[in-house]
Amino acid sequence: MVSRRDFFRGAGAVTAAVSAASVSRVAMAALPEPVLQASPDTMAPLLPPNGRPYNPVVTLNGWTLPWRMNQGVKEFHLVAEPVVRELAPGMKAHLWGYNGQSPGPTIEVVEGDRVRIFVTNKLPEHTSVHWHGQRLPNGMDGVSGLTQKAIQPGKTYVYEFVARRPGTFMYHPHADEMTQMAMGMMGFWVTHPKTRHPLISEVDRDFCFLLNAFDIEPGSATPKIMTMLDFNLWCWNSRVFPGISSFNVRQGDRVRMRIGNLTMTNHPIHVHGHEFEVTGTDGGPVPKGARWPEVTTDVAVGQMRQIEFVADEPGDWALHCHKSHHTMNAMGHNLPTLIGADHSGLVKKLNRLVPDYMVMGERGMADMAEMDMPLPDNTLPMMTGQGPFGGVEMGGMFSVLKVRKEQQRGDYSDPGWYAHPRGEVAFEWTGALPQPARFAAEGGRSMPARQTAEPAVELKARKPAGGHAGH
Ligand SMILES: [Cu+2]
Repeated sequence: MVSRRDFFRGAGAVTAAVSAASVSRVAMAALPEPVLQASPDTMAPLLPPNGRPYNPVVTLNGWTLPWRMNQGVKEFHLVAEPVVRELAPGMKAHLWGYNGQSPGPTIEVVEGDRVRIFVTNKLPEHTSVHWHGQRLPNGMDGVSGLTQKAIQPGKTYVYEFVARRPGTFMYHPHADEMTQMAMGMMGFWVTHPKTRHPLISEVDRDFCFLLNAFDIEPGSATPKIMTMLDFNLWCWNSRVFPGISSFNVRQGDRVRMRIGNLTMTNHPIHVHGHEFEVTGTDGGPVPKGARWPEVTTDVAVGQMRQIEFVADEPGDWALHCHKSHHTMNAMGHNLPTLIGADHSGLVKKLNRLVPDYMVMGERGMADMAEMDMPLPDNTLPMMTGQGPFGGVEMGGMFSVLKVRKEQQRGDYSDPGWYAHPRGEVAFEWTGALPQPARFAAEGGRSMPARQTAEPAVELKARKPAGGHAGH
């Protein structure tokens, strides 16, 4: 084993020999060991073991990549590779990602840090990494063909720059992008401010996640990479409800959520029970005078939004994309609307030909959530999830913000379902119902009708004479 002293002596010697190189050859000679992660659970925040201190983020169903300090440089090692990701219990997808997961691990640094990232390509095709939103030398921007050669399979490239701007960023390939993003290659990046920042508040909980989407046919595991818009699995960090962790916070906490959109459509992200402000984007913090209260904010393609609020209302609050087809899992959706259609008699006829045939949708689609239909292997129900009061009938981009008085500072564990105070849950009315009263102006006109004394005329249809009047 090489001792720490030997390592530094050796490193010093080589550094002296190649000090003219812009990227230190020392680093290349001694790569940091790549750290892998297999679990899709939300990992505890990574408290910085060295370097400048900061309040770490929590990556939803993800983790933060450990680093090593090498002569004042923060060194990370990303490995681009095929991964198996559980989207929710019952379904695993064959994706591409980094260090065992899709999305890759979150990279957290401090403003002013010199950062060196080794990227090893274990994919069957070339790749590159673009550091979305960063101020950096042009040649470190990661656009294959334009600012660098693509990283061929089996090769390792080095990116090195100073994290100049504090804020919310992401990384993704800029090589065969449509394939590589459709396969799940992406990750989060947070640069913490080095001192108190007038526009970046200190928060008690700091969550981050990426919006991503896949098109995986029920019963299969590999995304269809040629899909441009019609994706069928709407994910937060490559997870769908009920596989997405809840956001567990203490009542009164100041909460920040950082959200980046790497899908091909916009997502209006909606929080129940609280108002928030957008305090920053991938372009930087929003000036205080330009913030306004919202309960939904749209995150467009390629955008990032930081929202902040004080979680002062206890309960289990839904938090979801407001596009209703994004809170569903995969299904065939070329179906006619059947609400109100009368199927009586039809099923009996069809059952003579197809014994298992069921009619769905004549009372709405909620029946689907209750039905124990046999699903193809490796497929999730379209609408699912059990809450304390029954089926939640959701999928996709849906989670729960759990605000609890008893939650301890720094405790991110799931507190279970909310215990509602007496009399604070919507309940069934069991008394008598009054007859509906017609609104006085119903059928009224804006212009006074001319009064006529004639009685209402009743029209009578008469059949043409000479027909076969059989009755
Ligand atoms: Cu959406």
